[in-house]
Amino acid sequence: MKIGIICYPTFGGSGVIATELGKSLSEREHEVHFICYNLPARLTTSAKNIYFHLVDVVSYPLFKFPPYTLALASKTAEVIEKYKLELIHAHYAVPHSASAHLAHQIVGNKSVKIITTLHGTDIRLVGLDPSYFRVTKYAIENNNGITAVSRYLAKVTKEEFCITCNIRVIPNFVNTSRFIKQSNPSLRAHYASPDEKIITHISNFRSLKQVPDVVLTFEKIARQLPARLLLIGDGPEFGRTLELVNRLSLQQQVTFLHQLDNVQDVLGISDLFLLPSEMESFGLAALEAMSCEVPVVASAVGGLPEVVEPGASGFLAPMGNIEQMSQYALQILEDKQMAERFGSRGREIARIKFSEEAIVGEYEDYYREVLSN
Ligand code: GMT
Repeated sequence: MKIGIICYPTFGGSGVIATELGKSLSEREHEVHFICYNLPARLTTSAKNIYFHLVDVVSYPLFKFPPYTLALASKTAEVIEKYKLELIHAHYAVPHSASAHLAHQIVGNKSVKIITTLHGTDIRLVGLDPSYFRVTKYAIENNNGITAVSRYLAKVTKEEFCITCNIRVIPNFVNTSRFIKQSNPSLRAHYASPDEKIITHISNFRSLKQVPDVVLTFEKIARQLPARLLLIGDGPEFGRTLELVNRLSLQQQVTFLHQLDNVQDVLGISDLFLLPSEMESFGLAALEAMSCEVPVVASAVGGLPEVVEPGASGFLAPMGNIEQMSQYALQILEDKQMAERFGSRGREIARIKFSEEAIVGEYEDYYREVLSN
C-alpha cells in the first residue's frame, strides 16, 4: 500500500507511535510518506520505502497565528497526487483529521481514504474545548476510519461527541526486542551506587503528568531506602519540578535527563517506573517500562488499567494519592521476589498483548478493510 502518515514530530506518545508504525510498515514493503512540520524524532529517512515531506508553515506579518492546518492540507493534497497515495493515516485529531479531510476534498479523489487515530488529549482536552469541538466532531464523523488507542478512549469519544460511527480500538505497541531488560553495569554505576534503587519517570512534563507528584512520591521512598530518581523529558512543568527538587534538598538524588534518544537504555536499568498522571488514555511509557521488566506504579485513570495489570505487573493508586503510591512503590522495592514477578508479568503482557508485530498487523487489516469499503 501507499500510505501517508501525518503526525506531530515530537517525543510525545502519538508522534512516537506514528513513527514506529511507519517504520514497521515500510519493513513490510509498504511505501510510507511522513507529512510533518519537522523530521519525527525517531525517524531516519535513509530507510527503504520511507519518504519525508516537510510542511512549511509560512509566516506573514498579518498572521498572528500561522495557519498550520491549511499548510498541512495543501502539502497532503500535493503528496496524495504526486505519489498516488491510497491512504492517509492522521495521528492526533486536532487539527490533523480536519487537514486530512480537507486534502481529500481538494484532490477530489474518492479512492484515497482517510483514517485518524485518536490519542487522548486531542479528544479529552483540546477536542472538547468549544474552540475545536465542532470541527473535531465533524472530522471524526467524516473520516473513512477512526481508531482509538484504548477502549476507554473509544468510549469517552463516543459519549462526549455524541457520535455513533464505529471506532476501532487498536492499542499502542512496543518493540520488545529493543525495549528489553539489560544488564548494563557501567550505565547503572553512572547513575547509582550498587545499594541504590533506580526509579524512573518519562513524560512531556505537562501539568496533567503531575511530575511534582513523582518527586513527592520519591521523597517518601527515599526516606525508607537508598534510591535515585531519573526524570526523562522536558516541558512546561520543568521549572516547577526543579524548584521542588531544590526545596526538598533532593539535588543529589534526582537527575534530569531531558530529551533522550535511547530511553530504552535507562528503562533497562530501572527498578521502578512512576506515572502519577491526572489523565492517560493509554500510557505508552508505562508499556515501554513493562517491556523492560520494570514494575509500574501509576494512577488508576483512563486507559492505564488496560495496560498495567494491578497486583500483577504493578499497582494503580487513586490519582493524587502520594501516600498510597509511595507505599506501593516500597512494597515492590523491598520485596525482590515481588519485583521479579511483576517484571516478568509486565514483559509477558507486552509480548502477548502489545507486540509491534501483532498490532502493526491489526493496522494493516484495518487499512484493507477501510480501502475495500
Ligand atoms: O499528552 C500527552 O501525553 C501526549 C500525547 C501524545 O499524543 O503525544 O499522549 C497521548 O497519546 C499517547 C500515545 O497514544 C498515550 O500513550 C498517552 O496516554 C496520551 N496522553 C494522554 O492521554 C494524557
